[in-house]
Amino acid sequence: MNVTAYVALGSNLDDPDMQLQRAVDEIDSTPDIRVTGCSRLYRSDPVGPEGQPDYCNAVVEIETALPSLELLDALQAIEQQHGRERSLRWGPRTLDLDILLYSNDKIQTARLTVPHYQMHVRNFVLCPLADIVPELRLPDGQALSHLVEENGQEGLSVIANEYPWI
Ligand code: ROI
Repeated sequence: MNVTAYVALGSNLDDPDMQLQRAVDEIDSTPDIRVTGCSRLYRSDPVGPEGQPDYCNAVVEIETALPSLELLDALQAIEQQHGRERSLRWGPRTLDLDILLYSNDKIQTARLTVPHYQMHVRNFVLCPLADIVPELRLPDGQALSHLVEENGQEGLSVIANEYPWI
C-alpha cells in the first residue's frame, strides 16, 4: 500500500446516502485498496441539466498498491455493481467514483485525467476533500484552502458528520 489517493463519490438516484455508504465499504473491501480517511456527507444542488434530484457527495482517502489505471478499473467495477449506466452526459447517476488525486502525479491519458479536470471549480468536491486534508496542495502548487474559499459553500450542506453516515 504505497500510494495515497483521493476519490470523490456522488449519487442522486436510488437512495443516494445508502449508495455512498455502501460504496465506501466496497472500496475498503477491494484487494490492494484501504480506506484511510472519510469526509463528512454532503447534500448538493445538481450541477448540469436542471430538473434532476439533489446529489449526495463525499470524498475518501485511500492507500493503494494499484497503478492508477487498475485503480480506475476497480472503481468502475464498483460503479457497475451499483447499476451505473453511462447514458446521459451530466445526467442523474446511482454512483459516480472519480479519482481526484493519485499521489502527487499528473496523469493525462485517454481514460484518465488526474488531478480531476474540474475539481478546482466544484465545491461539492473541494469541501469534502478539505475535511480530510485541509493543508493539501494540488500537484501544481495551488492550496486547497484557497480553492475552497474561492468556490464558497453555495448549494452545499452537511447532512452527516462521522462515517458510518447512516
Ligand atoms: N452535481 C453535484 N452537485 N454533485 C455531483 O456529484 C455531480 N456529478 C456530476 C454532474 C452531473 C456534473 N453534476 C453533479 O457528474
